[in-house]
Amino acid sequence: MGNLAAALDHPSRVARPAVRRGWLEDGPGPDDRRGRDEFVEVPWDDVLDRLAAELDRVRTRHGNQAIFGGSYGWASAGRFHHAQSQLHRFLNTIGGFTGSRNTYSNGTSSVLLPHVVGDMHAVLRQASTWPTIAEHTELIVAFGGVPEKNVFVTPGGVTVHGTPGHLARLRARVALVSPLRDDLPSTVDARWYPVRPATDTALMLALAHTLVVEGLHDREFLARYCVGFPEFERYLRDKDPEWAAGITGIPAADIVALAREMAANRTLITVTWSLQRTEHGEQPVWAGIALAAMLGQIGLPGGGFGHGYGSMGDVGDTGPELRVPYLPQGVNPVDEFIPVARIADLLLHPGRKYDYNGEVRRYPDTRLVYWAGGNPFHHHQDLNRLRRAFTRPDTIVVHEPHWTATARHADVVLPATTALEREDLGSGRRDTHLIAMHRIAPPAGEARDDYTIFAALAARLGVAEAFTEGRSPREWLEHLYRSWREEPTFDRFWADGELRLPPGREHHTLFADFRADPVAHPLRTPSGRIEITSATVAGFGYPDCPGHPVWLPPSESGPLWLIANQPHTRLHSQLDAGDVSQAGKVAGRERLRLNPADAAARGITTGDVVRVFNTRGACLAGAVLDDALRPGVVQLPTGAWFDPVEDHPTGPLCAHGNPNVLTADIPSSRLSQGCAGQHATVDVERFTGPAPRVRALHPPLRKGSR
Ligand code: PGD
Repeated sequence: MGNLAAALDHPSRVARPAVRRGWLEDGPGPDDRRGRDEFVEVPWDDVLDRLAAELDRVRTRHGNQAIFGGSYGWASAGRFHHAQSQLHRFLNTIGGFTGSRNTYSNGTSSVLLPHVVGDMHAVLRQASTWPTIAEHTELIVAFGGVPEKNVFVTPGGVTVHGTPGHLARLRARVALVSPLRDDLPSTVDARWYPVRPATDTALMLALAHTLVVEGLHDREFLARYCVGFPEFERYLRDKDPEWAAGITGIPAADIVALAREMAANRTLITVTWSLQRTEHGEQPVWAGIALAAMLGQIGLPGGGFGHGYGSMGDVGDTGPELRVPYLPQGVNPVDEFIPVARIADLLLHPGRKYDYNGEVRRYPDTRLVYWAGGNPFHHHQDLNRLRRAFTRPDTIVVHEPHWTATARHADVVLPATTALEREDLGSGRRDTHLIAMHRIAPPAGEARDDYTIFAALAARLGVAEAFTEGRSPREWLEHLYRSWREEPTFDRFWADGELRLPPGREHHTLFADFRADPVAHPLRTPSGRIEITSATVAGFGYPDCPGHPVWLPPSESGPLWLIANQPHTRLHSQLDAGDVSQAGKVAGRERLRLNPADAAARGITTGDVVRVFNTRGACLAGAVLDDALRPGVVQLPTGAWFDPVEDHPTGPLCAHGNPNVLTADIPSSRLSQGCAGQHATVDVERFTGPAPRVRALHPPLRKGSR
């Protein structure tokens, strides 16, 4: 709430349409002044005329695939005004666009899991529910923990925050496997295994090795419900606890004891999405499933595995699984797409081939980039590389409420309203309620809804009727609601302010049907069973993702491991200018936590401004000493608005503390091409001398208007 209220009329709001001077004066074309040039305010009609003409030029001269409209991002709550849906509907009505597949959240798992258990949707939406876990589970082995900071959100919003209460009611013992002790709330009684970052797979393999050596694995389950265990078993031969202790930092005796405890109890293995947001991120997910299969408890209440408890508010939630109203996006006639995290490669290397899930694909040539409801200069890795990529297109268009770094790197910036300034239907995917989101504030400056902006462009391009179907925003809300529900009437619902949705199942166990009868309820894998070895994946021949879970050491090493995880004072980069987010800053910059021993070795104390650096880039941050981190690990959350300083004597840096200047723009593997932004290796030093001012919260220089 503090963020929402303060950000509403913050100076960082985009007040009027703005066009980069170089684009306005020289026309479209590749330009390395993006992100450095000044902006000129231009009246709405003028900017819409210019933009419609440019869209028409690009599609006519280069084809619609030259428009990249993947536009990844969370935008804000609300089903109708969902910015990405609005953009996709609009681009579809003008002939289509190159899109993107998967997410930065779980893009690695969404490609891997269909090969291993047949269905990503099932694992996430049909996850064993918290009440079942509370009643039956005796031991939770939580790789990545269950971080409470992430459970207050789901895409679209969430009415009831259930997870903290569920966690407080657990009777299970919890083995927390994470470099960060606070990846579980302090209300949970946990044993901490402070594993080295990026080594969970080695720990899982050694646990599996112990089960085999001690004959604790469930041979019957493996034979009946799985394929490919013998190959995996052969691979495990030398993956003993001593081997893993050297890699993970967890003593061999502790690994043996944990394996025995897992076999002796009803055990749930959970793996957070953060673990797959890494180089070789397929491995901890696949190894976790293999380990759970060896325990033979998949499909039993309270046993088996789960993925994403603590990564999002709705995993394990008991709410109804009911599709709430949404805006139809139409059909995209263009079949080009990229795996979402390959945006910089797309722009830098048109025509280049790449591997993806068994295919060899080629990047199309992109002339126009259109973004609404996302902030790639927050969510992408190696932001200095992304800056180079953003010099390449002819035109970049961004709809934004705030002057984010993405807006600053665009040519045309159109001010968008926020959820508080318009009417909408609000609901998450497993939400208990549909909320009537009434407008509570007038639009800031000249901001318009994304819908209104696209309707005006559609009119200029001769497709107004196809885009709007003759409806105003309020008429769309009524139409979407009425096509979904007759009773109560829309007017009743709107006056009541909310509609309670029918409750879902309290108790549910993932893959219980499959366990009961694997022939009648096969998994959607080629074998119908859990694929501990996948012939399909093996057949792709990718060295960075072979046919069964393996230990692949990270390709980087450095003095310190950086964990660049989700912030707890905001959602991603949203509302960084807000009060709660600002109150969490240290020395006006994002807070970097480090272990007191690492800090002492570098002469750093709490409150110091520090420089965090590696060969890709550097940023400033405010130091906080904390023994909740294992030594050798530092943590800097994502989401501080990128604030590049190019001419600093120490080299280019982000003055504000955005960790994505440090992360590598590499895929998790050739299989999934997922985002690997969770980790980087870095060093940290105390920053001396005058620290550059943070400018990211103020609008960029505007010297004139038309
Ligand atoms: P947000 O900050 O939510 O980040 O990346 P994402 O791009 O979703 O950006 C949403 C933007 O939409 C904001 O700038 C907001 O102002 C704008 N917006 C809000 N409402 C509207 C609207 O109605 N209209 C328009 N036009 N704009 C609107 C998140 C992504 O980051 C995700 S999901 C994950 S999981 C990744 N996590 C990591 C990570 O763990 N580590 C690293 N290093 N990097 C990551 N990046 C990824």
